[in-house]
Amino acid sequence: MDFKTEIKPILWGGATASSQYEGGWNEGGKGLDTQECRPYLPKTSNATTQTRLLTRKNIDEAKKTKTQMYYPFRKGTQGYYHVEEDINLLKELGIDVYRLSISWARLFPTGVESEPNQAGIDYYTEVITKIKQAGMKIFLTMNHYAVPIHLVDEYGGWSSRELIDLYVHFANVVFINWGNQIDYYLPFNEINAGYFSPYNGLGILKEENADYDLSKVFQGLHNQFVASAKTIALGRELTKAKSGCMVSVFCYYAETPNPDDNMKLIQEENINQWFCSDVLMRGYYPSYMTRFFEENKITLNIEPEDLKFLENDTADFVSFSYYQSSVISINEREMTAGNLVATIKNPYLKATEWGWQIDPVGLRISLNKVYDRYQKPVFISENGFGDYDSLKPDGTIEDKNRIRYFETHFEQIKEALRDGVDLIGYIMWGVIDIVSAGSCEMEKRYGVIYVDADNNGEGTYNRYKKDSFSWFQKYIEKEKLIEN
Ligand code: BGP
Repeated sequence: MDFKTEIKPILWGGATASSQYEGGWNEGGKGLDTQECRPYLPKTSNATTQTRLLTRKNIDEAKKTKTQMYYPFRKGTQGYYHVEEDINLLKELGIDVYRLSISWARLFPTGVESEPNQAGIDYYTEVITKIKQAGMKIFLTMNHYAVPIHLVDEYGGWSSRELIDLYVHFANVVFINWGNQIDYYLPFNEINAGYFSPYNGLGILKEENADYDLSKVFQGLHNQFVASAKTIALGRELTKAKSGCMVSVFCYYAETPNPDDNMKLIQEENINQWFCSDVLMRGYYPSYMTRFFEENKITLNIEPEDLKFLENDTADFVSFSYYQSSVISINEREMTAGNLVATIKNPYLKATEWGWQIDPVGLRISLNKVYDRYQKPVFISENGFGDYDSLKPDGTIEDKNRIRYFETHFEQIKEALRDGVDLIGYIMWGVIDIVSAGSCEMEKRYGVIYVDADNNGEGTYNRYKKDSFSWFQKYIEKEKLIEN
């Protein structure tokens, strides 16, 4: 028997997220959400860490009509006012699939209304119709970090079980209105983020003088697991779209062959990365969590019907965000930043301006490990290169480092396909510049399309094609030629 590895064609896409992109925070009856209460803080004060420290006092400050703080997610990059122009740019770029998210508070301003806000329905109907008319598939993130702030005030966010049915009601409205136009969907973005950033992932506020209560955090994750499974059950009745789950993947390396480094790697990878996707792809709580819950004195309220939903409604595909790899050691070491969590510096890798370590081979490793674990189709739902880009007087933007990042990562995607990974597609994060979720900075840019705005929300918000726009456009064209 002869063997021939094949590189099958995949979908190429780009992504935004409502709270980082739309703006229009108080337009068309939209309610206030958690992301719009996160203030811009200078880079030195590390907004990622600060977000984990948000308390009731910060939220009350954000609700004041007159406040000294600037809240970048209220403007995003004004996608709400550039619908036609942006979708035409994506069509010109030639992507096969566009990943976008729905703002829960634009459909349900407080999250508890029985009927949706019609202006919100009209807005997303216009957006989704235009995307389909442009010939792109839709990869929908139903909820991307932004929870109506009323649900934080009233219920304490996802720590309360009430959010399950409120969320499923929201999902039902999404399926009824747009279910036949969605090709792929995720109930939640990076569902494991709730463990690292309970405010971003779960809408849970920190107590003034106490650390997060881990029982509350893992109760929040459990409630999201159930909401995800119930949403998938509903989706299977109402739409032909493929259901997915999504985690942030950290691609851990042990610092040395010391067995203790490698045992710690297994433990960190289980809790930080595999736990959530194991529940949503396999349909049950993995046994390694029993020891973690016992040792951390975590108790959960799990109803018998919950476990049935988890078992019966696992996702059709597994997706993940990948930005950098991480290093694990039992010894204290010099740290650097990363997506959601800091990591030990890796002497073999260069880093971005934000300290995220650039590792194309890590993407191939992650693809192999995720596919090997679940043997289900895989989607790269986020990958990209955050950098400072500058608009030149002639309206051009040179971003060769981003092009180099894509070249090296796309090479590794091809290797992973030859390794036998069943990959559906690749979605570039922040295809149009958006406000950074971790750092709240406008100037941490990911896009192949530049938006003229700064960290204080000043600028024309005009769009410009970066050098990477034509590079990516040609790359996709070449891929299509190979395919046909
Ligand atoms: C992920 C989020 C995205 C995006 C990405 C990049 O956690 O899903 O919303 O923001 O991180 O991170 P950042 O924007 O902090 O550079």
